[in-house]
Amino acid sequence: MRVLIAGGDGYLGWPTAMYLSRRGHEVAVLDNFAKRRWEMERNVEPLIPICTLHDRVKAWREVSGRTMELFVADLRNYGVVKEALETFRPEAIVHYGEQPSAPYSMIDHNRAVFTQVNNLSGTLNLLWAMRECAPDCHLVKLGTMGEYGTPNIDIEEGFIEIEHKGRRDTLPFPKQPGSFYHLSKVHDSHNILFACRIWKLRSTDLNQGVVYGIDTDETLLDPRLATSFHYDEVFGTALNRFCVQAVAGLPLTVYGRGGQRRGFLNIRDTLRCVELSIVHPPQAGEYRVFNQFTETFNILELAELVKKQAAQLGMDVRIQHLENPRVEAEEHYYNPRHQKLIELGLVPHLLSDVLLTSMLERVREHAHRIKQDIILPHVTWDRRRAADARTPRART
Ligand code: USQ
Repeated sequence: MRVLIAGGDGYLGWPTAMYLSRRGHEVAVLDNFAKRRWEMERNVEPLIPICTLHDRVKAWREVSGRTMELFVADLRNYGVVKEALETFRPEAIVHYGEQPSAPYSMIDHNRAVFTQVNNLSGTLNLLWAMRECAPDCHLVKLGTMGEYGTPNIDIEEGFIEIEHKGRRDTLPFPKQPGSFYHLSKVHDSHNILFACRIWKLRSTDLNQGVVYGIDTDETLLDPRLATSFHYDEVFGTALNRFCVQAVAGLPLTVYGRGGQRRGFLNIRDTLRCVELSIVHPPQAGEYRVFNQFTETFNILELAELVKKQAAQLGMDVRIQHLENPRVEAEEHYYNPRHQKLIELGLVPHLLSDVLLTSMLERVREHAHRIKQDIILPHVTWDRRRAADARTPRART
């Protein structure tokens, strides 16, 4: 199948491109290198050095013998999006090409507006370009479990059957996102659902949980194929950050009480979920939602797992409860369904001692590159605390 990966230079986009290419799909990557600019803006960098996308594509050809077309293009520019679709004629588009960080979207007015304009206009341009030049193409869109928030009822996969005043209907599941970033994904979902309903496009919205992991089978083939692994307060996610903190000898930064429960998945499962979605496309006009995670943990449980495993490797790790920089429930009910990808054949890589050990060991190989001053959180959701947010305070 001909698959275009938007955001093909990113943490998930690049490994997805290689994974699909290796399985015989004809893959093109599209990126505007925005993430690399945001890294410069924040003065952060991935733990493991990465090559330019041009060099990655070249290295992939040398290692695998397979070519990948490369589009340097900004999704906000409708002309170049259309041109990419006309030239490559994708049968599926995997859309990772968005600003992916909740803290980034909460830094200030500019970043909040940027996140929503960037994410919404990119997705809208893709939808319009599909309508114009590739109406049969399948849009596989990376959404987030954070669209639902943490309601006090079970979370369904996209839709809920409800009875109201004696009548029944199946409607989009209520959304209660926790940041302007998560909100951008909600707005995207509404736009995609609309485009499927009105124009008979087809799409799978992958409401993904928090991804962890450094390596995939393909990144391990050659150091030039590594993916960008972040651990800073803005682009790093919980478990990835905890592994780096453990290796650096810093306390694990649990925000607040740590009872925040989330869905997690290994980076290898992200790739498999995308593949399963592509090879089992929806009907024309169908908009479907898969909840893409494999297990749930609360943040304190995760920190304790990392602490225990790090101790096996001789690291003395402490857990520190920081005053929560976010506004979120720290104890709550959380029971989201995640059956649809399992039904399609997903066999999860669950978090295990072996897996955690291999992550810690891999981080340790690059310990000399850890920048300690980019780890503590400074971005805060609460405007009353924003003024003195430069100094994070310990809570206990
Ligand atoms: N957290 C800590 N300590 C840390 C970092 C995070 O306690 O050092 C807590 C946060 O307060 C939050 C939870 O861990 O309760 C998850 O935070 P995160 O930074 O790991 O993930 P999040 O901001 O939710 O966003 C990430 C990705 C995003 C994706 C989302 C899926 O950056 O692109 O959409 O995970 S989900 O969380 O299911 O919405």
